[in-house]
Amino acid sequence: MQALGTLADLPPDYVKELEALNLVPLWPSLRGVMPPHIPTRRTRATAWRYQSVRPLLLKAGDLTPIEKAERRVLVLANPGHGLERMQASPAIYLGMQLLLPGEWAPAHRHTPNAVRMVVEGRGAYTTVDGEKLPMERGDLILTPTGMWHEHGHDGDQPVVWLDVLDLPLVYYLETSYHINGTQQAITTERTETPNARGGLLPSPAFERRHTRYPMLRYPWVEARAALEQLARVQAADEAVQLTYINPDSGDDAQNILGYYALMLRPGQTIELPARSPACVFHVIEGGATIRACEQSFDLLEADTACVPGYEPIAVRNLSADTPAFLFMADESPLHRKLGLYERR
Ligand code: GTQ
Repeated sequence: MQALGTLADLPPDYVKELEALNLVPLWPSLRGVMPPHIPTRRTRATAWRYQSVRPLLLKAGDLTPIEKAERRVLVLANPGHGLERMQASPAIYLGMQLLLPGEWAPAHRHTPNAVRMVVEGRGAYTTVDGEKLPMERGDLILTPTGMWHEHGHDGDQPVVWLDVLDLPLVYYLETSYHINGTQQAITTERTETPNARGGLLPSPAFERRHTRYPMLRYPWVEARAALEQLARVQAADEAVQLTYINPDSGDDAQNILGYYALMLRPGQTIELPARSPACVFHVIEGGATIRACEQSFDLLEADTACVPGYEPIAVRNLSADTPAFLFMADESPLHRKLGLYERR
């Protein structure tokens, strides 16, 4: 490949003159912004151990009252992007949030989409646009863009969940902001309709009632049972994987990030092809080894890892006797919408 001219090849006076007019020559930077065949990725394969995160998160509970935090979160930041950027990948933000018994994280709404994957503790709930959603371990709770949400806790033990947001993208687009609200009135209407059951939506007098997000809570008991059922009928060498979808549209549950539940049979290894989106693994039950980018992470329960796009990934169950259950998040809905999705 022809080497292109550099900035140093140009007369300093000329470069100064360009700068003063907010002009930049392309050719010294062309290869940098469009490298040959494979993109430059700042995202590094990184793992966060719950065993290490948990004591520091509980300490944050002592150090910072909820009123001083609003959201008491330790962000899982990818060092490849710089910790201050608070991003796991180009479009994914990850945080571990702690709510102590009796605490309340006040109502607000914001442009980034969020989901919560409940890691430990019982008795917490998130109210989303008036719908009170109980948070049980492994449940996936949606708080889509623009919807009011607040977190409360009626139990007696700390509750921790993993927040996944598309904040880095929304921030990059200069569209990230929030609005504070007051405590929401609970409307039982949505809670008590069949909205909360996959594949069933209210249709009074045969009229479909369209809500943009009919399903806001995906109980782990349902996802786990669906995985086990799939494992019984699917070929032994195939990945047992489910996508969290919007039951009204059949599309991904959210617009920008994709969410999946994966079951690894005892001793099973699955090879995921290199794909353009970055991806996150979080262990719900059991343990798994993630191999990517010439690294290997043994993930135990509640551990989390991220892998950059364009890298093949192998996921292996650490146990030969019991299945492992993982939650995954990736950037594929975004890549598909932008026409950038590829699989190699
Ligand atoms: O719970 O609303 O991790 O607004 C970051 C921003 C959680 C939340 C985060 C948020 C929230």
